[in-house]
Amino acid sequence: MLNAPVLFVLSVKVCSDWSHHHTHFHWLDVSLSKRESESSSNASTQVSHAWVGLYKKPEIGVWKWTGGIDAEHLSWDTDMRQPNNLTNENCGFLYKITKKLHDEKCSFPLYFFCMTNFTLVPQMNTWDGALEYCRTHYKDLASLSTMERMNSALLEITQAKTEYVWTGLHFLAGEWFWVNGDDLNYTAWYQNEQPQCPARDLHCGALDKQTNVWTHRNCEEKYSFFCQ
Ligand SMILES: *[C@@H]1O[C@H](CO)[C@@H](O)[C@H](O)[C@H]1NC(C)=O
Ligand SMILES: *[C@@H]1O[C@H](CO)[C@@H](O)[C@H](O)[C@H]1NC(C)=O
Ligand SMILES: *[C@@H]1O[C@H](CO)[C@@H](O)[C@H](O)[C@H]1NC(C)=O
Ligand SMILES: CC(=O)N[C@H]1CO[C@H](CO)[C@@H](O)[C@@H]1O
Repeated sequence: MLNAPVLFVLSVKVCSDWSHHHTHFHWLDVSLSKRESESSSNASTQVSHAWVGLYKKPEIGVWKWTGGIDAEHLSWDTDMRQPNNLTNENCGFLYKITKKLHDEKCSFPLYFFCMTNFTLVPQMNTWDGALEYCRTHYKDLASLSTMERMNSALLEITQAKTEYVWTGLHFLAGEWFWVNGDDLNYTAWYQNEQPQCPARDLHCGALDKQTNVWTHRNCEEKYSFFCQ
């Protein structure tokens, strides 16, 4: 679980409001971990400089990740004399060429990495196989149990190579539920209709890449999946 990639966020607000912004930025297919050693491992596709969720509280001069944890072992671009500590350069971005961090004014317009709480696992698996994989390597199959979590998944599904992506939604004993126990009071079924008596083989929930809504599929079909 410690190796699970953490995606950085510039601003949860901007990122969760992505539908209004997505035409203005490239979604960057990058997984970054907060550990320096891994911090640029998947930045190879980075197309431009991009904010990461790093900011400094000028009063105390400590760098933090959004969410509030202290940022340690940062990979600053020391060859380019970064951070240069100029006044008001209180945000950090990943410099495209060197893949190292620079400080900059937070108002500077840049692309950015968004945070997501899910990992899209590109390998294809049955629903059961996906569940087992997620429980082994992460915590669980993903629960898209709030609109924020759903939006987060929609950000990522654009990267999926399969038409559907498994989620932790399952039908058993007459009911749909999230395998991790989350409440099923937020739903995003096609036309808002929760399948009441799904056919025997359609007991597993997936996100449909085309329509961006939930759908129920045959559990034996093999798709990519979201772990959390
Ligand atoms: C900026 O501050 C950091 C931490 O105090 C320091 O390591 C770094 O050398 C400073 N950068 C410059 C260009 O002075
Ligand atoms: C991701 O998880 C964190 C911690 O559980 C939570 O505060 C945040 O709102 C979540 N973000 C999304 C987009 O679901
Ligand atoms: C869903 O249920 C949880 C826990 O019972 C509650 O905190 C949350 O406000 C509910 N959300 C909606 C959209 O009703
Ligand atoms: C940490 C992480 O997500 N690493 C991935 C980076 O990209 C390569 C190639 O796509 C994957 O194999 C790694 O798992």
